Amino acid sequence: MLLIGISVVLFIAISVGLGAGLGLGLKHHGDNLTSSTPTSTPASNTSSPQPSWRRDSSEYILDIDTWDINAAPTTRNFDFTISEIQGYPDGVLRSLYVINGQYPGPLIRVNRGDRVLVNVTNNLSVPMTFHWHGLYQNGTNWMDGTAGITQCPIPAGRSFLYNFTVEMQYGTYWYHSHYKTQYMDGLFGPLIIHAPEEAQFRSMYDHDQVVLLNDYYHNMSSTYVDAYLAPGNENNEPVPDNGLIQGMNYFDCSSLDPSDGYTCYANSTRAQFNVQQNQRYRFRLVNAGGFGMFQFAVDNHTLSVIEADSTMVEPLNVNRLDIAVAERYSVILNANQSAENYWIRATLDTYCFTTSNPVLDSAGIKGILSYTNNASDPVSGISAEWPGEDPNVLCVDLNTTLLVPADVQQAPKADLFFSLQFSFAIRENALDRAYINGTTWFQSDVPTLNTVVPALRAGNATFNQTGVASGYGLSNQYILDLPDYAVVDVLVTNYDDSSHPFHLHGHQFWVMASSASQYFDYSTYDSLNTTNPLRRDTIIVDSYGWTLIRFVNDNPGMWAFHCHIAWHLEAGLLMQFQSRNDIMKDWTLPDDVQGLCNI
Ligand SMILES: *[C@@H]1O[C@H](CO)[C@@H](O)[C@H](O)[C@H]1NC(C)=O
Ligand SMILES: *[C@@H]1O[C@H](CO)[C@@H](O)[C@H](O)[C@H]1NC(C)=O
Ligand SMILES: *[C@@H]1O[C@H](CO)[C@@H](O)[C@H](O)[C@H]1NC(C)=O
Ligand SMILES: *[C@@H]1O[C@H](CO)[C@@H](O)[C@H](O)[C@H]1NC(C)=O
Ligand SMILES: *[C@@H]1O[C@H](CO)[C@@H](O)[C@H](O)[C@H]1NC(C)=O
Ligand SMILES: *[C@@H]1O[C@H](CO)[C@@H](O)[C@H](O)[C@H]1NC(C)=O
Ligand SMILES: *[C@@H]1O[C@H](CO)[C@@H](O)[C@H](O)[C@H]1NC(C)=O
Ligand SMILES: *[C@@H]1O[C@H](CO)[C@@H](O)[C@H](O)[C@H]1NC(C)=O
Ligand SMILES: *[C@@H]1O[C@H](CO)[C@@H](O)[C@H](O)[C@H]1NC(C)=O
Ligand SMILES: *[C@@H]1O[C@H](CO)[C@@H](O)[C@H](O)[C@H]1NC(C)=O
Ligand SMILES: *[C@@H]1O[C@H](CO)[C@@H](O)[C@H](O)[C@H]1NC(C)=O
Ligand SMILES: *[C@@H]1O[C@H](CO)[C@@H](O)[C@H](O)[C@H]1NC(C)=O
Ligand SMILES: [Cu+2]
Repeated sequence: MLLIGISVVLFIAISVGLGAGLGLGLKHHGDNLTSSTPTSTPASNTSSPQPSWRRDSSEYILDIDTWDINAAPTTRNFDFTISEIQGYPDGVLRSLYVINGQYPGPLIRVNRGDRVLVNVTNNLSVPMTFHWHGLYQNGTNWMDGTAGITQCPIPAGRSFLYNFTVEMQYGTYWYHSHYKTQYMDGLFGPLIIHAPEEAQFRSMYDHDQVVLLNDYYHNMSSTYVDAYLAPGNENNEPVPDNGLIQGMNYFDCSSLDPSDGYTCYANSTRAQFNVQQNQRYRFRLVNAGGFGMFQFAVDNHTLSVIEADSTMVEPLNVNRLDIAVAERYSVILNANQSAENYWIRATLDTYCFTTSNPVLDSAGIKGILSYTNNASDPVSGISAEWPGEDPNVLCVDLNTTLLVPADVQQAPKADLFFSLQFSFAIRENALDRAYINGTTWFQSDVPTLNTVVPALRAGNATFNQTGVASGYGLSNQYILDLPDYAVVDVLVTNYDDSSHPFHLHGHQFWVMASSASQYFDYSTYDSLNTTNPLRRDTIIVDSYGWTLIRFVNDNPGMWAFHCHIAWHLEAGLLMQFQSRNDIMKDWTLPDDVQGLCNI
C-alpha cells in the first residue's frame, strides 16, 4: 500500500478542457435542456506515453452536443477484429483478447430505431461470440450471440456480421462474448442507446459518460476453470486479483510471489475523471466483470441514481452503490465540492468470495476525480470516504423497491406461474456443477434454436411445459416452452449459500418481490404490489433466498436465463425459455448464421 504514491496516473482528460470554464460560474443549471453544456472536445493527455493497446477512455465520453438523439434512423457500422495480445492493464503482463487491438472494448453508441451492423472478424485461435446484453433482438433471436443456444460460435479465422435493429428500448447496455468464460479476457464494452425521451432527463446533468468496471484476473479465464469445477473445491470460485475502472488500476508488483512467474511493470495507472466545479456529470456505471460485486462511491460526493439497467428511475440519493455483475446504474455526480482531488472508489465486495486472494487489494480499486485537471493522489482529510455504513455482507442488490421507474407502468396480471430452484451438487463425472430443477447446462454443439426451429416447422411439437428438452433429443438443456403472449411469473429459489445475479435475455422483467429468507409465502401472491415495480434485466437472487420476476412472453426465440457469474455459467447455471412458437415455426435461419456451424 505504501507504494501507491509511485503509481503513475494516466492523464486522460475525461471531461472538458479548463478553457471552457470562463463564464460558466454564472450559469444556472437546469435552466434548459442543452445550453448548460459547454462546447469542447475532451482532451487526452499523453504526458505519460501509453501503450497502443490501452483504449483512451475519453472514448467513453458521450458528448451531448454533437450527438442528435432525434436523428432519423440510420445504419451504424462497426468493424471488430478480435485478436490476442500481450498487455498489462494493471501492470501485470498477460495475454488479453482485444477488440481492434485495444483493451477494454470500444463504445457502441446508437439511437433507438437504428440498424446496427457489427462485422466481427475472429483472429483468435478459439471460437467466440458477442451478446448484446439487454437488447430485445425481437425477430432476430439468432443475433443474440449466445453460443449453443442462438448460434454456433464464430470459428477461429472467420468473420460474421451481427445485423439487427434496436427497437422499443434505450439506455445503458453492454456487450460481451457469450462463449464460456471468455468475456473476462477482454471481450466486452459499453453499448449506449439514445432516444428522444432522454431529453426530459437531461435537465439533471451537463455531461454524460460511461464508467466501465470489471473485476480482473492475471491469467486467462480458461486456466482457472478445471480447478474450480473439480470436486473437493465446492463453492470456491477463483477470487479476482484486482478490479479495473476504464480498464486500468494500480497494482502493487511487490505483492506478487516471484515464484508465480508473472512479469509486473511498476508503472500501473489510475483512471482520472476531470470535472468542472458546479457541473453535473451522469456516470453510466457498468459492471462488466465476471464475478465480483462492486461498491461504488465518490469521496465527499452524494450520488443520485437515475437509471437501473435501462430503466430511468426517480432520483434516489445514495452515498454508496452496490452493483452486481452485468448490472448497470446511472448516477449523477454534482461537482459542488471544493476544487480538490477526490477518490472514486469501486471496492470489490470480498464477502461474496469464499477464500481470500493475498494479492487482491479490494479497497484499492480507485480512480481520481479532479477539479483541477491534476493527477495527484487525493489527500486524506480533504478526500474522505463515506463513513458509517456496513459493508454489504450479504452481497445483495440495492433495495429494488426504492427504485421507482420514471415511466410509470402497471405490471399486468400473470397467466402462468413457474417455480424454479437451483443448487450446486457433485453428480455427473464427479464435477461440482450447478443444477436448475435437476438439469445442469452444457453448451450444445447444435444451438437449441437450430434444433427447435426445424422441429416446429415440421409440426413436431414434442415440447412440454415441465422442463423439456428430452423430446428433441437434447441433453443438459432445461427448456420451458411458453404459451404465446402469456404473462409469466418465475419464482427462483436459491438453495446455494451465495447470491447469484440472474439475467434474462431478450426481455425486461418486473421485479415483483424478493427476499433473503428461503421460502416464498404463497399467501402473499395475490397481494403483490403491481403498481410500477422496477423493470430491469439482471437481478440478484439472494443466498438461500428467492426472487419473483414477471415478464410478457411476446418475443420469439430461445432466451437464456442464467446466473451471470462467469464461473457459474461455466458450471451450468443456465436454463432457456422457448417463446412464440407461432412465429418461430415460420422462421428460416439465415444462411450465414447456420454456416457458423460448418467448420
Ligand atoms: C497534460 O499534463 C501536463 C502535465 O501534468 C499538464 O501540464 C498539461 O496541461 C496537460 N495537458 C492537457 C491538455 O490536459
Ligand atoms: C511500463 O513499463 C514497461 C517495462 O519497462 C514499458 O515497456 C512500458 O512502456 C511502460 N509503460 C508506461 C505506460 O510507462
Ligand atoms: C467483414 O470483414 C471481413 C474482414 O475484413 C471482410 O472480409 C468481410 O467482407 C466483411 N463482411 C461484411 C459483411 O462486410
Ligand atoms: C490473424 O491475422 C494475421 C494477420 O492478418 C494472420 O496472419 C493470422 O493467420 C490470423 N490468425 C487467425 C487465427 O486467424
Ligand atoms: C441486414 O439485415 C437486413 C434484414 O434482414 C437485410 O435487409 C440487410 O441486407 C442486412 N444487411 C447486410 C449488410 O447484410
Ligand atoms: C497461466 O496459466 C497457465 C495454465 O494454467 C500456466 O501454465 C501459467 O503458468 C500461468 N501463468 C502464470 C504467469 O502463472
Ligand atoms: C470531505 O468530507 C470530510 C468529512 O466530512 C470533510 O472533513 C472534508 O473537509 C471534506 N473535504 C472538502 C474538500 O470539503
Ligand atoms: C426495502 O425498502 C422498502 C421500502 O422502503 C422497505 O419496506 C423494505 O424493508 C426494504 N427491504 C430491505 C430488505 O431492506
Ligand atoms: C422445479 O422443481 C421444484 C422442486 O421440485 C418443483 O416444485 C417445481 O414445480 C419445478 N418447476 C417446474 C417448472 O417444473
Ligand atoms: C416433458 O418433461 C418431462 C420432465 O422433464 C420429461 O420427463 C418428458 O419426457 C418431457 N416430454 C417430452 C415429450 O419431451
Ligand atoms: C407499490 O409500489 C408503488 C411504486 O413503488 C408505491 O408507490 C406504493 O406505495 C406501493 N404500495 C404498497 C401498498 O406498498
Ligand atoms: C416483439 O414483436 C412482437 C411482434 O412480432 C410484438 O408483439 C412484441 O410486443 C414485441 N416485443 C418486444 C419486447 O419488442
Ligand atoms: Cu451464480
